[in-house]
Amino acid sequence: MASANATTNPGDQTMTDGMHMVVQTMLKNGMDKLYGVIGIPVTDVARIAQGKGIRYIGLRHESDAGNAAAAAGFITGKPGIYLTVSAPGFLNGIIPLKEATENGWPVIMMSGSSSRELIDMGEGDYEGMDQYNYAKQFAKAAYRVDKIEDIPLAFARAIRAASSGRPGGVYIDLPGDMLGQTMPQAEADQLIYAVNDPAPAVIPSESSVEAAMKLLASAKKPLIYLGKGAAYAQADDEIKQFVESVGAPYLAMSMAKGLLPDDHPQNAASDRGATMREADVVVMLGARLNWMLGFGKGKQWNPDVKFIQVDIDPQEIDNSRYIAAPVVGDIKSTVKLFNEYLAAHPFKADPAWMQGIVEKSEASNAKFATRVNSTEVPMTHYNALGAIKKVTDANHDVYITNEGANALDICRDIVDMYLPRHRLDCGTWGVMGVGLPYAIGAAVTTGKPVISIHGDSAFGFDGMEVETVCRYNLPVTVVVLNNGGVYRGDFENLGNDGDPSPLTLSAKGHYEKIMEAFGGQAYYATTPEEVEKYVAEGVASKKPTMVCCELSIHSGKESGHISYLNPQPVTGPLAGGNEMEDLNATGQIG
Ligand code: ADP
Ligand code: TPW
Repeated sequence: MASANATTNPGDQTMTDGMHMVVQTMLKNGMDKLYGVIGIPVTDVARIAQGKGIRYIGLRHESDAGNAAAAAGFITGKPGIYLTVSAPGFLNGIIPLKEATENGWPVIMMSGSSSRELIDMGEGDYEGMDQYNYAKQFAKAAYRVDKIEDIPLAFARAIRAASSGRPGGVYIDLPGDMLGQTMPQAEADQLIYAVNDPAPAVIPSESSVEAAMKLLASAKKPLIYLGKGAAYAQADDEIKQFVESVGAPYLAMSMAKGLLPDDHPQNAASDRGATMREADVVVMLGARLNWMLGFGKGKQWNPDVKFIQVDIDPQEIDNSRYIAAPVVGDIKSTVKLFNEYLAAHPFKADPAWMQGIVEKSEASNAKFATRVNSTEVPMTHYNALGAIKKVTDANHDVYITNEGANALDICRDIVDMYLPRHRLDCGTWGVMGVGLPYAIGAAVTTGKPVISIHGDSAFGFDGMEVETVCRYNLPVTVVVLNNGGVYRGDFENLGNDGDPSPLTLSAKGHYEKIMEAFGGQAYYATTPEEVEKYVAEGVASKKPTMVCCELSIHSGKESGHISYLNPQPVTGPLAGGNEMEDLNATGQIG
């Protein structure tokens, strides 16, 4: 067991060890929270960290620890950090490292590992594995610290790699024998430093700004697309000024919702499909032309569309199609320059273009409202989420975390966001198992109430973290939308062995009992009124709360809005989903 203080050697020189040095380096760099799962050889890293004033949050699975830290990275713009044990813990922790890299969020994973000489000779060490070489493939960068003196350098490199350019996940390998190495405290103090300007501004060239603004000025039907890179950039005021001065419609990707409030008059979400098909010049601010946007080509887009793409990563330009006006820079600096250019050369979109979208939106919103406000029971995704919308409309500072298929797509469409970086969901990979850990990360980072909205299948990936929510008494209201299956609950077994279908789960299961087991407030809701009442109670009380919502087993469709990505069998069940219907959905595809 390590003491909370550095040790003293026989010569009376104060000594420190690798574990203390890791903690001191974290503190020097302002890292005041650590997520993790402990065990050999890192248990005392967590205990020492806690003893020195770092808030340690112990989760129930390394994947969740990583996702909680990644959420902190997205919300704050500074790398979140998590700790795992060797081999199996390391492997569990790799998924969120890769996810964060895919999402472009800064996070640092520290893992204990075996002594290098035992691994390199293949001697069969306890939980032995060549972790560093595996990690490299899943991380933006990876470092192995072989000697105590290198700990500060490893952190400096990791913080810089995680935060600069397109952010991502960085791995630090901490062999157990290195953690036990010692050195004089006075020498360690000389080595430890805080990284200076870890995410330097990237100023775009004047010519690229001018070319972009000239192209924008040529537009008859301009559109501004906001992605989670724009949310991450913390350029909220600059973006608002740009969007409002141009007067063009804008669309927000899922995690850019709230950058401008969803009820903003220029939000074209309710006429998304037509707006994308008609726009002739599109300004992409921190959004990739990847699968979520049909790679910027095909029938989702005007065939003659021209893109202005602002991205911090030069390699993103032309990733999937020709970009007429690339602007490589960070969004804050770039949009500031756009605004300066527009002040000198004003450009205003034709108001008739925006007005047409507003009129079509009104019609589509009225149609949508009927489903959302319906009192139908058993409930559908629409009226259950409509009830939650009433709570969030009255509490703009609530964070939303969200996972599932229909539970994701329909929530994104229905639940409006009013503040930037307040919605965290399945992200670029569309991955399950992020809802509760993101909720934990958001609650720990901000202290604000969080509503964590899950499909019943999605909840199975991270549900044990309800215990963590209760242990740390976090202001998280967990909502499970139970339609009894992966996607929906009425699929049948195509054989005759009597087993449930591959898509079937427990309809009418009482998921809220897990919250009751750990002392939180637990409710079962069968009507929209009950959903609203219980969710409102959870948010107002700021206490661990869970609301299990009983939905019709017929609510939802296979794969939600992205059914069309399924291969279609020649015979047998069609994956379902009408592509045009998907493309016309009010939210993003995916
Ligand atoms: P979404 O899923 O919302 O469409 P993506 O994750 O696909 O967003 O795209 C985000 C983009 O934003 C990435 O290409 C990333 O390089 C870029 N990005 C991240 N941070 C910044 C920043 N500060 N300035 C400019 N671009 C950024
Ligand atoms: C790590 C595949 C995509 S969506 C989903 C799964 C299993 C769950 C959908 O059902 P749910 O929601 O949550 O009940 P709903 O509202 O549609 O009924 N494993 C991982 N990630 C993904 N994306 C999957 C599997 C999947």
